[in-house]
Amino acid sequence: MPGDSAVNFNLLHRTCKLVVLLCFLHISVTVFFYVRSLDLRFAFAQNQQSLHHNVTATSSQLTTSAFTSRTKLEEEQRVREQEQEQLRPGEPQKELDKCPETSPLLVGPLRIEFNIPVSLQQIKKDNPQVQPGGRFRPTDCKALQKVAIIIPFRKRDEHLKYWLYYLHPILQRQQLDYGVYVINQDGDEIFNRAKLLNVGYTEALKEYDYDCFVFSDVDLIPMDDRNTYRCFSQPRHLSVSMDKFGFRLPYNQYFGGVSSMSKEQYLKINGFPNNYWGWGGEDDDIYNRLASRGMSISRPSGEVGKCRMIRHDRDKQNEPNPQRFDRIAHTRDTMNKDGINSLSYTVVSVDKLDLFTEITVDVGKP
Ligand code: UDH
Ligand code: NGS
Repeated sequence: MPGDSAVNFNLLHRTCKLVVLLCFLHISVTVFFYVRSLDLRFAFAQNQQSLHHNVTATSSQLTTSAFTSRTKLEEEQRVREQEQEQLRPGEPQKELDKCPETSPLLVGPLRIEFNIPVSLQQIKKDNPQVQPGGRFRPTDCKALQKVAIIIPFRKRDEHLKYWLYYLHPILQRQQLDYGVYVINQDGDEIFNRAKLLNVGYTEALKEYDYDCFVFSDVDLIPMDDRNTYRCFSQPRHLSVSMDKFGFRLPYNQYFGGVSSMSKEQYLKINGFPNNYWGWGGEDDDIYNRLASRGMSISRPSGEVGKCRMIRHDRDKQNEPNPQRFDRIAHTRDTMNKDGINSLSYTVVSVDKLDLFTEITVDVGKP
């Protein structure tokens, strides 16, 4: 019937329109979500970049001004190179955080004895981080001071072995940027401790920009690693409670054994006297110099400042100096002409050995 076919056509027409509408809706929704997913992917990619940038900055502890995309291998190579650079003493150190005032590596009281066998090979093996010439600096923080350790020396090889055996681990735990200089008096003339110390100061500075100097006898070993071998606002006396003096000072002005001075403090007193030949008095002269320039002596406590001396006989050519009392009575008059400003010597050899730098010098004779 004609009326029925018109109704059927109408129904078909409406159904088709609905299908087309649904298709359009479906396509619109698909396009909407597709475009949104593109946005998200872009944002994700950006986040990944800034995250990578942060990781780079933290792991190397460097501040990078702009992010440059690197492959993982390039990044690893860069970190490796940086670590190697940190280990090279004498070269500028990359930006690191400062080491703390008190090293967290310290252990306190130490057992010190001199009846155990020690060899240079074993000491070297035990201290793999010590570089040729006896140089070390921490790799994970920037040391607070650059310390040259100066040892006056002649024919005390057995004592030096013990010194290196005990001191290298201690100095590393103290997180110091340090170098060990053994100043060996050439020949068999009368010994001159203070002049050798002046030579050590001068020669160490030729090698590195040290700001602190520790002057140590070869036979003195600290019994506590909290006795830090560094400089303080006043000149420091470190060997304050020696076993041979019953763990106390022999007298209040005693400044012998181990002491430290900043470059500034040392220069203020024109360094040390050059004319104390033989044993005794040069440490008292140094004390007089410091006092005359208005400085006082800083010291660790008796407990922290405990140290042991390796027992020995008097050395040949280091007899008590008969002129010492007269000289220390005139320090104020002589100190401006006799000191670092009048130092003269001849370097015989400089050897960068595994655990120390040995500088052999001709210091002349009285
Ligand atoms: N030193 C040497 N070789 C010498 C003389 C002195 O290396 O021939 C150095 C060494 O670093 C020594 C420092 O200079 O630690 C001071 O010298 P010293 O140890 O002779 O002085 P100290 O006051 O002893 O410690 C003095 C002699 C004590 C004799 C005791 C006898 N029982
Ligand atoms: C003093 C000496 C110092 C010496 C100190 C400790 O008498 O040089 O003894 O000596 N002063 C004079 O002689 C003027 S020690 O017991 O360590 O041999 O450092």
